[in-house]
Amino acid sequence: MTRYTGLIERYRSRLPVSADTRIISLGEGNTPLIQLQNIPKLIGKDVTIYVKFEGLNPTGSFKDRGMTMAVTKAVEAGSQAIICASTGNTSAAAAAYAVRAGIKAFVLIPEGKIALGKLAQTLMYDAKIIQINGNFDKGMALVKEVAELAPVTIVNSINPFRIEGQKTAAFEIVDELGFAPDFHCLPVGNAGNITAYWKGYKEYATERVCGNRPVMCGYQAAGAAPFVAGHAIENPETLATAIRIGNPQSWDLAWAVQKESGGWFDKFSDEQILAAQKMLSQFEGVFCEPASATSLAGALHDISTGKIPEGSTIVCTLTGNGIKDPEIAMKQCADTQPVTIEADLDAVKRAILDVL
Ligand code: AN7
Repeated sequence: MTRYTGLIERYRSRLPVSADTRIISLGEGNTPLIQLQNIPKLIGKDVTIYVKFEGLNPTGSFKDRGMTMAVTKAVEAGSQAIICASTGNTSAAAAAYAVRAGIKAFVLIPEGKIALGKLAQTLMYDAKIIQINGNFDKGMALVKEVAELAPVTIVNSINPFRIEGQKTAAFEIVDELGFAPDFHCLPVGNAGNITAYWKGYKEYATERVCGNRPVMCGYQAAGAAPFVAGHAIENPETLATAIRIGNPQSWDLAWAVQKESGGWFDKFSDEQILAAQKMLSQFEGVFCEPASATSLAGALHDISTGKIPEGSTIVCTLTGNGIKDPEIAMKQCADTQPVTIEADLDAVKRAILDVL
């Protein structure tokens, strides 16, 4: 038994590192692929659905896969500081890996529009947080401009090393199943992740590690769905703040994924997204953040219409942990608040018998 020390070590031969590279890792990757047991029965369809629970990465999202690679390469190149714009998860990951590397992280976030847990962890990791009166897209534009003037490495997914790290999620799925799924469903914001998964599946298929490649399904929030509109959205809005993005950075790459894989983009309302989030928690014991549940909302919709046919094997990526957004979780459960009773045995007994 060798100790698991992160995805760069595991997939070293498929990643741009040399024997001398100092690896910056927090043991990311190797996340569970959980087969849904109750939801397929509930919808009465003969489908096999797995969720790749990326919320179990060290900072609670899939961003850690990209960040271990991006920060490793930034340090290798001698960079002393990294910078990103973020809807929350990238900033948390950048901050953590920067600490690990002993360099500085600057993060630009839209004021008031990132989930509480993400803000808390980014503060704890001691990043320099710059809040802007503007959305992610504005922040991203500013980051690109400032990186021309200041000695900082951009670690958003326009950094190609981010995609390299994130493609390992596809490797893990194939290594575990022995084949690629028929359909792979993802929430789409900047579209870095859908691009990364496709790259991973393609590399494995080319090398005949697997014989098939999945159809890639990219799902967006209705108020922030540029891939469905066919153009950038000026003022994106959604409660799923992680994907509150109107001007995706991997625009062309994601359209190539759609075409090459025979996939599609679609959009779902905040109500549908929140319903999927609650369903996963209540019926499967898997608590993901709202944006992540967009993948399941889309899969369930496309299964119901037959676009994803019965007999299919489907993987939905759950990109982030539900604990990141406690405020939405509490709102989701407004009708099921805890009961408060006297601290005596009879009262506890009554409270239990009330439910049973
Ligand atoms: C939970 O943190 O863009 O399509 O700045 O946090 O690869 O952008 C987050 C994106 C999906 C979308 N789910 O992924 C950021 C940021 C969660 C996310 C996405 C994000 P991409």
